[in-house]
Amino acid sequence: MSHEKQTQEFDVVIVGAGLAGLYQLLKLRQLGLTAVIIEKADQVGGTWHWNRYPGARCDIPSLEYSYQFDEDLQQEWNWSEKYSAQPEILEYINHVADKYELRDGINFEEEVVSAVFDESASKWNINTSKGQYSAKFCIFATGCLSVPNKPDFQGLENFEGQILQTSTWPQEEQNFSGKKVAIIGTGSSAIQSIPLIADQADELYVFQRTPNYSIPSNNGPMDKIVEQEVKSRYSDFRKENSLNGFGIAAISDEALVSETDIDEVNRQLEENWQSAGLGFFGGYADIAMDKDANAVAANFVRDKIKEIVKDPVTASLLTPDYHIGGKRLCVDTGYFETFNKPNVHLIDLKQSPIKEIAADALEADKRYEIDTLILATGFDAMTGALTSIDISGRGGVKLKDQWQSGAKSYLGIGISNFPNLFTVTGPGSPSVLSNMMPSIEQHVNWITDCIQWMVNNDKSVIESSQTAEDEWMLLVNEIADTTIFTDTKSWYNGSNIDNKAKAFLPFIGVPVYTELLEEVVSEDYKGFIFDKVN
Ligand code: NA7
Repeated sequence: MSHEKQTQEFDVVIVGAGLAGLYQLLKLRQLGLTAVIIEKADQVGGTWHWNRYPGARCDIPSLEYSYQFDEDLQQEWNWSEKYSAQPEILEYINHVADKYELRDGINFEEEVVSAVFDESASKWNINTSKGQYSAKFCIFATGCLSVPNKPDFQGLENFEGQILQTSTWPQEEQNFSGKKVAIIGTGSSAIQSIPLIADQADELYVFQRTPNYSIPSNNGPMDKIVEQEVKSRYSDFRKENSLNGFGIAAISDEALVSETDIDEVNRQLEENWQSAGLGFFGGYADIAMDKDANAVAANFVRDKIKEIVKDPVTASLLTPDYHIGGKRLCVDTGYFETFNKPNVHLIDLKQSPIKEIAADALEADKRYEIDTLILATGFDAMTGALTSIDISGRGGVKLKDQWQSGAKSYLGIGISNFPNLFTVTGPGSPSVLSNMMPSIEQHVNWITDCIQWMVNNDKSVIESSQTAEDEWMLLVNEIADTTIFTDTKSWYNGSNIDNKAKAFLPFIGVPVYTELLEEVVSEDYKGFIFDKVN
């Protein structure tokens, strides 16, 4: 008797049951196609399932960080805060899974190990931890920040206390009362969690390699008047936001710092500091483009840090010296203020890197005895989820090898040599430099329309041409070179991961991107090759 598991056949296999995968499943079902989601976790939610650390919340207002495909859904759901916390976002995602009856299309606790394109059958063979699938199309809805970066600290395996990582936080609530806690990293995850951990822990040691700019969220309960106003014209609100460079609601950026009186600039920045969060650049078009304008905004925040943090040495260590926005801007609730607490200690890893982790201590400039070690060390961003799966395309070419010297994709959706494979918010699309929700919906709609077009036009295989892909990545970089984003070490350009190709990956500018995406469709998917004959 054979023990071989049967191959399950679908029109489409989707990888990941986060916000992208769920909507993709719904859209494909509406097209009448058979589709399944394969999901590693035991539940839906993607990033909002994994990142359960204290203080985890979205830094885009919830009225914007939500689906817009169904007016009924956007009217019926009520957010309790301006920026909702992780549990509420997860609840929303669960509501969506229930409302559209998506759960029976998801195979949980199953991990995709490999995906191999069979050229003779024009099908993807997908191997998972539990079985095999065959599908005409394979859609990776694997997220931009889903593969944790776990640096190889010497002696980490010898640590006998509790080790936590922000990006794979346990489902049970953690209590740090009576504990000495160390946290490594000062990115967004650390900046959100540090104030809450500091409230509980006896001692909190913050190990910082690079300081970050952070803007107060001014979060609070949802303003019912604002909510009502937005809900009364939701589709117009979404349209307006889509015209912003980052796809968010912000003061229109028509003025230039370079042409505005400095007192007026500082007044506007103060207003933004008080209310705009991630939209802190709002009002000025040149902060993200021009070094001098950027310096004005950077100095504004540097002065704020000096003002808030009482100890001048700590304040100076917390002050970034690079372009504001070069690393993703953070949004916080009481982050800098936390360093005024007597139980919070900042350790500068630039001066004294981590030497070793012992059974009960972390050694850097000196020995810190600790009970809990928290890694807030980020992600293998934008490409990690794709390169960690063994994906083989035409001629057996491996995606990991093809991207060895830098990821290349056409529109952030298609990859040459990988036919009938789509990525949602892949490298080369606005993705992490935009509000992810509309960007996800834009891609899912585009991919679904493309598949529908193929059915209507009797096409079975789509693949982006290498030329289109090369030209696209050139454009991504040409645009980025006109901004301040490229000369700072960040996960936008792979600098946070050892041995990763240093290439800037997000497309900057939502409205231009949208125009180009529509142009491709109106010209019968130019740049893609259909039914390629070898
Ligand atoms: P980030 O923003 O990548 O932050 C990771 C932090 O960890 C950052 O401060 C890093 O310092 C630090 N890090 C990484 N590796 C090391 C080593 N080896 N030693 C010391 N410190 C290290 O990730 P987050 O999870 O905070 O946020 C990611 C995004 O999620 C966020 O922007 C939102 O979009 C949501 P570095 O700056 O590299 O010197």
